[in-house]
Amino acid sequence: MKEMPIKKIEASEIFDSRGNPTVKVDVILEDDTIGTSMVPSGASTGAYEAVELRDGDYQIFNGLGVKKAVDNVNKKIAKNLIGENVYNQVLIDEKMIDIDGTENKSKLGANAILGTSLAVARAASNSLKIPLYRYIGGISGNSIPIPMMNILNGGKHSSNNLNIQEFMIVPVGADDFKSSMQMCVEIYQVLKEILKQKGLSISVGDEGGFAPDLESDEEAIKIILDAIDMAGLKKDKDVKIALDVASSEMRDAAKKIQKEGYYFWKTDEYKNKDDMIDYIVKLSEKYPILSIEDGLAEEDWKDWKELTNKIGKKIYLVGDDLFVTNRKRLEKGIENKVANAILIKPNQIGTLTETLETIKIANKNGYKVIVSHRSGETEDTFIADLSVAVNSSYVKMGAPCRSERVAKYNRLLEIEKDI
Ligand code: 2PG
Ligand code: MG
Repeated sequence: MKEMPIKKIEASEIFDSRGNPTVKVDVILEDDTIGTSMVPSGASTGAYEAVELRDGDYQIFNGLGVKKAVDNVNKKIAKNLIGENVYNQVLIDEKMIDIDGTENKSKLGANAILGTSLAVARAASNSLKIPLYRYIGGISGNSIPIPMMNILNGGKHSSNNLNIQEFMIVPVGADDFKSSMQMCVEIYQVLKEILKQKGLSISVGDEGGFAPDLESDEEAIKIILDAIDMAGLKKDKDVKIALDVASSEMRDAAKKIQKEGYYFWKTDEYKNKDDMIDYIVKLSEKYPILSIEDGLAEEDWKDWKELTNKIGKKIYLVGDDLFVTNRKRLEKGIENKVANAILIKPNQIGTLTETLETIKIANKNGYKVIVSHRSGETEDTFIADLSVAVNSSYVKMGAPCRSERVAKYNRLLEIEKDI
C-alpha cells in the first residue's frame, strides 16, 4: 500500500447553521496536504445515535460547547494517529473506536471521532489529487442520486404548527441531476409565490424549507401538489412526495404527558399506535407518496413490522431514528423484515468505515439507501461525495436555500459534470 503518514491533527470549535458550536478537524500529512471536516448536528436525534459530546457548562453556549471533544482530538486522538498511513482508513477508524472503548462513542465523542475520520478521508483524497467521491467509491461510484428536497419544514425544525417534520419533493421523472435540480427549484419558487399570495409566512425553517402556519399537515401536502401543478410538472409521474414524520419526537412528547402513543404537540392531538399506523397508511393511499421516514417511533419494532406488511410493497419506509446508521440495528430490521430503506447519516454512527459497512449491508439486502444531512449543518460537502461514491439512490439535503444546504447540491452539480 502507498504510504503517506499523518503529521498533525488539529481540531477547533466552529459554528453550525443554527449558531451552535461544532467540531472542525484538520488532518495534515507529511507532504503538507490538508484535509478538513466539519461535523453536523441533529435536532430530532435518535436515542440510539452515537453520542455527540457537549461540554454541558450552561454558562457557555447554553451547555453546547464542544471544547472537550476538540480537546479529545488534539490530545488523545492525535497522539495515537500521528505517523499512521492516511490511506489506511479502516485501521485508523478502528483505532479510534478502540481508544474510545464504549459502545456509543461517549468517551471521546462521536463528533470528535467522526470529524477526524472524515478529515482523514479528505486528506487522503487531496494528497492523491483525486476527487473525494472517486477516492471512496473507486471506479464503481458513478451515479448521482435523486434529491429528496425538503421544501416545507415542521416538527422540531420550525416554530410553526406543522407536526410532520419534513415535506419533501422527489423529482423521479428527471433525466439527470441538473434537470432534477431545475424541477425542484422551480417548484420551490412557485411555492413561495403561493404562500405569499395567501398572505402566509415565507420565512424558512432549519433546513431552508418554508415554515408557515397551515390548516393541517395535509394542507401542506396539498399546497405542495398545487406548486408542482403550477410549475408545469406532473405530480406522481414527474415529482413525488416524501415525508419525514420524525415520530420518535411525538413519542417523546407523549411520554412527557404519561401516555404511550404519539402526541402531536403542536396541535394538541393524540394518536395511539393503531391510529398512527392508520394515519400513515391513509397518507400513503391518498397522495402520490414515494417514501415515509420514521412513520413510527424508534423502539416500536412490532408496529414497524405491521406497517411494513401493510404498505412496504407500495412505498419506501425509511428508518432514520430506527436504524441510526448502525449495522446492528439494520441487521435486526432485515431479520424481522422491518422497513425497506435506510437513512444514512455518518454522525449517527461516528466513523466513515462503519458508515460504509452499514451501506453495504443495506445494498446487499435490497434496502434503499438515502444519504442525509443533519438539520444543523456546515459548509462541508462531504456527504455529496459520499452519496455518489456509494451510488445511493436518493439524498436528503434540505431546501435549495441556505448555503450550508445549497453547497451540497452545487457539489453534486459539479460531480455530475465530472463524470
Ligand atoms: C432527520 C434529520 C435531517 P435532524 O430527522 O432526518 O433532516 O433531522 O438532523 O434534526 O435529526
Ligand atoms: Mg429523520
